[in-house]
Parts: sequence; structure tokens; C-alpha cells
Amino acid sequence: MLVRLQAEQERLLAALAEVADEDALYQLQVAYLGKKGSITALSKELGRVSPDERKRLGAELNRAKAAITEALEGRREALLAEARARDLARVEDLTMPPRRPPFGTLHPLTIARRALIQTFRRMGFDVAEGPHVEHANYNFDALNFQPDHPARDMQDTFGVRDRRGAGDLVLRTHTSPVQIRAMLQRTPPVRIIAPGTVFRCDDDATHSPMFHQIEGLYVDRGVTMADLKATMIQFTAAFFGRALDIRLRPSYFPFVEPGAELDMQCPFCGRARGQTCSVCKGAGWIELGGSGMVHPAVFEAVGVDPEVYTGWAFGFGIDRMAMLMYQIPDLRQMFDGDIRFLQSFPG
Ligand code: FA5
Repeated sequence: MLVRLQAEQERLLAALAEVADEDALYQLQVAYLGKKGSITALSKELGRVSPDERKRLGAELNRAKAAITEALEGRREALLAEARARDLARVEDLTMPPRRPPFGTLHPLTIARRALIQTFRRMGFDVAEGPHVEHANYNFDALNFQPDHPARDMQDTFGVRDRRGAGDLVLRTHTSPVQIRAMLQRTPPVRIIAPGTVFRCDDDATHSPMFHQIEGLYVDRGVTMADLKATMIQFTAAFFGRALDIRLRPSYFPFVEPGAELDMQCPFCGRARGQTCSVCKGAGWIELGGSGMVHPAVFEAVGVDPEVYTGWAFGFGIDRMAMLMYQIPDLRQMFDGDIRFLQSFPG
């Protein structure tokens, strides 16, 4: 038995030198010291020898086991040290530029809104805000909409179920309620713009249930429609880089009198000499939105004396302006969230 023990130990030492990784080392450990290992098999034979022999052979076996364990551990540490040295020797090029994360770009509407705000701010307008969920009173009544006005109909307006008893609530259908809020909070002169999201039950290539408007309001002593026109000409000069003609076409909105659709001369026509302009389709004019002189009934609703003050207001759709600026054929593309569409705009 001693001879066999000696032979096993030698075989193991020879095999250890060949072991190249931890996995192989573990296999070797199992082959010798495991349940069915060769050294374990030898220990089982101890039961068959005389007590004296057992004592002597047992001591030899324990010594051999300890030596084998130590040899296995030694090899394990050597393998670890080799692996660590390999890691340290690996050359990483820390100067290599990392892969760039995909950067987002600004939405065309954000670009348009920011440019509009910047232009009007420079002209002395403050930015005012109002909530998307608005009191029907501010969205309609204070703006002189009669109770039977078709715009109040559920066809156009998203009603909001009100659990807190705050009265009639709607998703605001235009930015004009911010006129009411601004006049309740400030005393004239009032000079504000109010860009924001509005909602209507509308959905086709040029109408979206959620879209954006920018409201303008100027109230002071002696304000006239000529001020509106002059302001708009100044606005186009600052926004498009040259003063464009402004055209007012009579129209009706309950909160202005007189009311007008406001058009500007097409800023893109000059670009396509000899061809029909693809933006205004040859009309020469682009519709911006509604406008007019603040109705005396609106002044009365907010406690401003219409005998002392006058004012003008406008409300333009920002989405359609962005469509024109960037030649976007379908309004809904702006809200689809298609990354290829969004990446085509200069951030
Ligand atoms: C109004 O909303 C008035 N509040 C504008 C106003 C303000 C008039 C101040 C007078 C004084 P109107 O419903 O026409 O008006 O909408 C104004 C603009 O919003 C339109 O010219 C159009 O550009 C845009 N618009 C209207 N409905 C939609 C829609 N569903 N999707 C996209 N843009 C729309």
C-alpha cells in the first residue's frame, strides 16, 4: 500500500505541472481527494489491515494527503498570479475616443417656440402661463363666448370630470384664457405672450387633437389696431430677417371687436424664382392665426375699464408655422416620435 501511495503522489505532482487553469486543477483535486478519488480509495483499505499496521499506514496516508493538498493549493496560487500578471500586462489604449452616445435633438416645435419667445422678449413682452386643465369660465365665459356657442360643444372640447368640485373644467381649447389670467393678475400696461399646448377633438393631416398656440396681448391707454400691425411687421423683421407685409382679413372671434385673420407675406417666395412657391402654393400670403381688439365685455369680466384702456390680442398656431418653416407635409409626423424624423432637424 505504501508503494501505491508513493506512486499516486508522484503521478499527481507530474499532472499538476500540466494543469493550465483552475478548472483542470479542480478536476485533479476530485480525481485524488474526491469521494471516488484514488487516495480516498486507499484510505478505505485501512479497515482491512491489523491495528498496528493501520496506525502506521494511517499516519502515512495523512501525511500524503496534507502534501497533496499543499501541492494543489500551491498550484492554485501560481495560476492566480499568472492570470493577474497577464491582466496587468494587457495594454489598454486610454487615448482611444469612446463611442459617442446617441445625442437627442431639439423637436422642431421646441426650436420654433424658443425662437418666437426670444423674438417677442426682445420686443418687451413677458411670458405668461396658464394650466392645460382650465376653468370653462376662463376658457369661454370670460372671453365672451355665449352659453350656446358651438365651440363649447363636446365635439370640439375635451371636458374634464371634476372630482374635487372645482366647477366646470375643460382641456383648454386655445391659449386665450391666459389673457384673462394675465389681466386679473396685472394692471395695465400689460404686454405678454403665452405659448402653450392646447387641445381639441380634431384629427387629420393639418389638425391634431393636441397642438400649440402662442397668444399675444397688449393693453394700455390708446392702443389701436395700427399698433398690432406695426408690432407684427417688427416681429417678422426680427424673426425672418426682413420686414414682411401684414394683411388683416375681417373675421369673428367673440373676444375681439373688430376681429381679423392675420396673414403675413410669404417669406419663402423669393427663394424659388420662376417657380410656384411650395410653401404658400403661389398665394403670396401665409395665415398666422386670429387677432383683433380686445372686446369691452372681456375688459369688464376682468375689471379693466374699457373707457380708459384698449388693447389688441392675437393667437397663432405654432405647429403649422413649424410645418411651413420645415416643409413638413403632415402635422401628425411631429407627434409620432419617429427618431428618423426628429434627427432631420438642426438641433
Ligand atoms: C383661436 O384659437 C383664437 N383663440 C385665436 C385668437 C386669439 C383670436 C386672440 C383673436 C384674438 P383659431 O381657432 O382660429 O383661433 O385657432 C388659431 C390657430 O390655431 C389657427 O390659425 C391654426 O393655425 C391653429 N389650429 C387650430 N386648430 C388646430 C388643430 N386642430 N391642429 C393644429 N393647429 C390648429
